[in-house]
Amino acid sequence: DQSGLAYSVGTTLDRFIKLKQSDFPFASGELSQLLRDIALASKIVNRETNRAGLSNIGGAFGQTNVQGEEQQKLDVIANIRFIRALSKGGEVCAIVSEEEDAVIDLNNKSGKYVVAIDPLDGSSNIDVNISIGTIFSIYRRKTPVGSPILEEDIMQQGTEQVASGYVLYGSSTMLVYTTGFGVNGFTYEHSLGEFFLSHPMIKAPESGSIYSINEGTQEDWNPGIKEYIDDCKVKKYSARYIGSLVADFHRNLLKGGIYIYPATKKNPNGKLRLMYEANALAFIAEQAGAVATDGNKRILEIQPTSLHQRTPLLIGSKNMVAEALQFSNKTEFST
Ligand code: P6P
Repeated sequence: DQSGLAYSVGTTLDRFIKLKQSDFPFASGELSQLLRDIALASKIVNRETNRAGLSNIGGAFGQTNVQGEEQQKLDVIANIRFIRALSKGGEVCAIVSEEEDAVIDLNNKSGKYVVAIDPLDGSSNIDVNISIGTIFSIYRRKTPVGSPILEEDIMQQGTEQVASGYVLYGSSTMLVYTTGFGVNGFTYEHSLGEFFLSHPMIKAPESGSIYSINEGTQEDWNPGIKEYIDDCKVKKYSARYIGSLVADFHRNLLKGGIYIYPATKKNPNGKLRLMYEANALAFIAEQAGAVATDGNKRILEIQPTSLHQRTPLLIGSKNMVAEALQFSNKTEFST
């Protein structure tokens, strides 16, 4: 079984993708190529992210772009990089991006895949050097050819994802993704420009003692959430909230924990986006033995009705989410 070789130490992402292609009996390599295109774009964004602070120093470091233009915001740059890589890669027919109001139709009639992406989430953290991330979901188009149809090809619910993942630009840069056969993490080695398998078959601890929520919005929470968080404090759990979803999610995935962004007065449907944040992380969570809900149903079973719709999100160790929902049984989580 070739795919067994995939997990040997030192496997590069390219080799892993190739070896795991056998998971897809009818694979003709398009999804593999699409994953490589995403990895390539993430290497470019990683480089831009690492030198973001320098770009304002101007000519002294040769960091201003040759046109001397105003340095664009990193999330704008990341959006351009991912769109360009996916467009050039030839496997994608449409992109839903956090940075774009409308669907981007790549006019690629033979592209089999639709990608929903948050090119750089938490970009407000960039200026203060806090970890940030890219989050992506991959769907196969439902209509056979021609321009993608919004309702059929784009607005698919999370259970239809063929792959999803995130890139965490942190103390190290990691790519973590699933194609429905488990979750694998790759760490970027800058000197070689390669991602190496570092976290094979990630399994989320079923319980944990870390909770991530913005306590500053406490007065807005549903009573059930308030009671759950109070219970976490009685149990002396640790409060860890980085303010960057990918960083909080990744830590909780590895160590056990729960991340909650509930409905609040300011964000009555929650703040996080269903199509390119919640769904992607929910697929990863479930593949790692964790869970993701809006307080009433599985995130993956929410039928999207608009591209940028928001959803309340409770995601992490299954016993912690279950505990949180027990409190909600006393009071409904509003969605
Ligand atoms: P708040 C960043 O803006 C983000 O989308 C997530 O990465 C993060 O978890 C959340 O919003 C932080 O939101 O309202 O707590 O500042």
